Amino acid sequence: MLVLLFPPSFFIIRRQFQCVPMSLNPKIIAVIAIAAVACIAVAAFVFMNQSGNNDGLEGNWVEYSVNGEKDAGMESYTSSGEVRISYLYHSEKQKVYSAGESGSIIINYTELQKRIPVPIVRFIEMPDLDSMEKTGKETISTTVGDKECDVYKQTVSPEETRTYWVADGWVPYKIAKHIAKGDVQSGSVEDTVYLYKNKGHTEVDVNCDLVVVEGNGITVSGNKESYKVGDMVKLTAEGDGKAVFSGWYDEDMKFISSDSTLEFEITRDTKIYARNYSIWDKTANSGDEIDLKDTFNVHPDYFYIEDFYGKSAERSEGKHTFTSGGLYVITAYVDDTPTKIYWMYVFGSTNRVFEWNYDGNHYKITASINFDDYQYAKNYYTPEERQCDRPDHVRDKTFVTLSYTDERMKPYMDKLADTLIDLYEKAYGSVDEYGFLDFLLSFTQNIEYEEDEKYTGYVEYWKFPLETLFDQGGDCEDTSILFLALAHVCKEKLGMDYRMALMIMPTHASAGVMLSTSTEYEANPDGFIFGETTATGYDLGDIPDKVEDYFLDAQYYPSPTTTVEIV
Ligand SMILES: [Ca+2]
Ligand SMILES: [Ca+2]
Repeated sequence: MLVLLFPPSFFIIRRQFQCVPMSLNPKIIAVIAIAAVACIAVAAFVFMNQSGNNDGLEGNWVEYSVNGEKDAGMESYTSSGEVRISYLYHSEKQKVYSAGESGSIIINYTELQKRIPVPIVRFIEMPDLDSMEKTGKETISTTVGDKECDVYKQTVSPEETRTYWVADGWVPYKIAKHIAKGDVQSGSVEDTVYLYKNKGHTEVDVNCDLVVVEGNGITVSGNKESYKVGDMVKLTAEGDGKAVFSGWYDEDMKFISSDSTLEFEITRDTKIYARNYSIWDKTANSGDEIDLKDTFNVHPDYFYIEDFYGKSAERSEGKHTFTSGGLYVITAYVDDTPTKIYWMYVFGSTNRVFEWNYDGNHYKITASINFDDYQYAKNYYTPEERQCDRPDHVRDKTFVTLSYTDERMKPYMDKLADTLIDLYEKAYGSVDEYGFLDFLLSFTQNIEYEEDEKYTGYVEYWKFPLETLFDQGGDCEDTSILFLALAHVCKEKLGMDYRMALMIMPTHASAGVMLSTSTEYEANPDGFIFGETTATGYDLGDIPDKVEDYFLDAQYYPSPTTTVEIV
């Protein structure tokens, strides 16, 4: 069966309902070191449209750590943790080529309804100092000792000012970004200061390399032996008649463009993929040994094999056995430089292991998922059909209901429900309604929070439970859907009588549960208590502060909270 993994529209960004990650319940922050949950390593790749004038270029990297925590409510933004930001400084023109260094940690920056597709790297670009107000001198402590700095003030907007402490001619040692209390959309922003502290700066090699990796049957022309930072690059890709060029991708395999000619200004060592339209070049069965050289008729020094949907990566001289089903990206290397990529679809199952703690016990589940079944779920709806289906939510409900009525997806829910019931019975002897649902919630809370846009290419992307399980990640609606599907299947198996709903709030989704017995927890106007599925530390019934008003008072907000009951 041929399925299309990435139709050409796959990476079109849509703007709609978004989801704010719930932070850990404040109650337990004190005992758990704040992991860099919100900080996701992203290799930012920024094409700046500057006009290619590189006369007198002097390059310097400046690296910052950022401290600032902000959690201003539903219509503003959320961020936390340490961030490294690198700038390439262009001293001639007092400008910054904002180039995110590969491996930079970029703050999880969510500015709702005004989302910036390429976050943070453009966000405090060093402005022209001449255009700023110089307010005096100040000696500050820096990583290279005390520095007497010139202090500059910049007014970005009525709500936002920035202060720069600059010394040594050009080095901004500290930047304070101050956001005054004010309105963003209809929510409020609290008074906040972010401090960017210089962690060092180095001279930059103004030469950079461009590595172009061709897909099977694709040839790229226009690459040169060497470049200087600021040079314009012009590449052209062509298929060999059988293969059709589908697009340029950056080193993280993020789509750049489908035009056959790509022009951009190079600001650092860069790797670009020119991909073939075919979704995969060859297929194989898991367990079979394959000679990659024969399969692709190519003789590189070695191959590098990466599981596109997993975390595995390994090197091979040519003979290789795929142990799990999946889609693999195989890169051929010559002289330690990637030259060609191939895609291999491997039939078979792959294991996903879930481990979590609940009520003092440690739990571990292994789910074996057939890659074809995952693809089936993935292709069941188009990305357009994975948007919130307002106002009647008919399709939204099917993300839950199909998971236990569709014959390809049902066995997974059945098996997982049996396993969870079994684990609970072993731990507690018998199953009680609240306790069991709270246990189910703990399972979903421990699934990695993955923002839709970063992981799917879409601002909004709803997943079936089977996808969330295979991906071992999802955002608020995905884990809520998973919880509700499991709760439904378990309810049938256990003969219980609770009711369930998907709660759709402004910028968040959760599970709602109506127990057959009353609880201490406050219910919303429709009678459901809250089930936070994205973060640990919330018992069934606990409502995160930031959504409390929306949940308990559906009229509070212009787009009201909706209780979508699953029956
Ligand atoms: Ca979402
Ligand atoms: Ca999602």
